[in-house]
Amino acid sequence: MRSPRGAWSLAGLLGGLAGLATSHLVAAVLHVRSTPVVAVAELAVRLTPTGLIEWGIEAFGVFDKVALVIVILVTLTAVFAWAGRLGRRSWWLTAVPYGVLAGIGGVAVLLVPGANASVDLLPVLTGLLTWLVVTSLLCVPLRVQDERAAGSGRAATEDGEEEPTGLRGDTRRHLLVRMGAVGAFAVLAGLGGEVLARRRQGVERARQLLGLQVTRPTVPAAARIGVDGVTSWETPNPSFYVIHTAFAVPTIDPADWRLRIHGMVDREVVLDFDDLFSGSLTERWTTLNCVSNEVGGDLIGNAWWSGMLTADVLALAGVQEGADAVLQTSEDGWTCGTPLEALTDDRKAMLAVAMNGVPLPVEHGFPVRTLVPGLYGYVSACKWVVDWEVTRFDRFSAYWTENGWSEQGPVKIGSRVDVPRSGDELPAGDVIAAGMAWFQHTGIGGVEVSLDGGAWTAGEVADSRRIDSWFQWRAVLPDVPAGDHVLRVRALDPDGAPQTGVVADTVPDGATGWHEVDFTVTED
Ligand SMILES: Nc1nc2c(c(=O)[nH]1)N[C@H]1C(S)=C(S)[C@@H](COP(=O)(O)O)O[C@H]1N2
Ligand SMILES: [Mo]
Repeated sequence: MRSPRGAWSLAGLLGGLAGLATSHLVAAVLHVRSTPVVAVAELAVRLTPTGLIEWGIEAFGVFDKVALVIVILVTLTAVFAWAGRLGRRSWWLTAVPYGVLAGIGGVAVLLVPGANASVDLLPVLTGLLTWLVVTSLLCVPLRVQDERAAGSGRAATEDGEEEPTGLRGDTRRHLLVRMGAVGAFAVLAGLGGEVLARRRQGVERARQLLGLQVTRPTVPAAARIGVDGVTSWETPNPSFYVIHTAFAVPTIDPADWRLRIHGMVDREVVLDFDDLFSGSLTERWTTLNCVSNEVGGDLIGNAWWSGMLTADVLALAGVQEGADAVLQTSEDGWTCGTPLEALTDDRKAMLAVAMNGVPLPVEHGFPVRTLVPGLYGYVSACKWVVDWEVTRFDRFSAYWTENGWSEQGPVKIGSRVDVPRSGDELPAGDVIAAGMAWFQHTGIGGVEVSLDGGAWTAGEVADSRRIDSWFQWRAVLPDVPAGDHVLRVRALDPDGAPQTGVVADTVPDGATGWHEVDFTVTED
């Protein structure tokens, strides 16, 4: 007796649904904006001629994403069942439709604006893997029965009769157990994904409804150097670099947020979100950079932050004699050790609630993060911060210090060439160079450039008073001859001492060395 086609179809269908469930779960955990199915729907809309969409609206009344997602799901169901039936002929044939579907999903996901290949493809890959594993798992009992039928049933087929199909008792039992397990797994994964996705949506809604009394940023006109192609002085939230160890971004409703301040304090204090607004908010431009930023790298950004001064927060608890550090812990368990001095001196370190005039984006620490001018993020800028222990550096080690990074992380002076870009071809004549320079909370005394290893000449720096932010600079290189060139930049500190050219790795406390670009000037 051979296994019936329906059983094979069901195996393919269940495998397919399990894959959709796991990809949904992974998309929710990773906070990927578009799940593969939604991405395919969006792509389909973009590829469909407008005329057809209009016809669809007329014919069906709606032609929105929901309708499209339903069409896609129905198509998927048919393909899943077909993939299962292909399994009857050979194991690897089932992989073909699944592979094609995953290919379509992968392309769609990558075409979503702002897609990030290394993360956004994971849901698709998880789905594909689930399809293959689960479907082959479900096909095993069917295949065993067919092999037995092929071995013993030759006589029956020889007299020309159609081979009977049906499920033998033991096959049925094996199949039911496996299908039950797969079904339960798929439901759990799917529900888990849905719960997570809804929690995220809930927090995102809470974030959007939060009417914070913060000011919108206005960029000081003097901060702009006025060269096309130089990095914008202010960094919009969507382009601000994101670094964290959390696999799933914490989702904290502001109403549930608490910061516990304990350790070497006169009295333990627990702050809630409203407490941060008991006085007036501090608002200022500050540049944040990552200790892992390579020379010339882009793990740096400048934003308008609003929050409560950490000095005022600590004053509520009363810091005791002998303490020199605050061990900050985030909701996801990440820790950093911040010098008490940087949190209490006049540099205006804050518990930030807003970034560029809007509540912190979830991936930047919503609802509350710490921000300390002049320190790298890994020793100061705790996102989703929930716990402060006032303590001493000799009593703990924090996340990155346990991984070989330095206990203290004051930012190093740095600079970068943005214009020209490496590989640019420019016409003969004067070349205008421009870029960024920074030394947060110390400020810079100028920048110098050197063409082809020649003498250092001064460039011009825009508005150098705002020392917690980076600066745009420009320099004119007169009459650069045709040929290949190397341009270097270095910043000067306020005393005129130049940034070191000694090359150092980012580990343990930040990269050093001069940034350089290669460009070519063509004959005219
Ligand atoms: N909870 C948490 N906060 C964190 C980190 C982290 O891994 N987890 N990384 C830190 C590091 S190394 C940097 S450079 C900054 C980056 O902040 P951003 O993602 O808002 O740019 O956050 C800091 N705060
Ligand atoms: Mo960092």
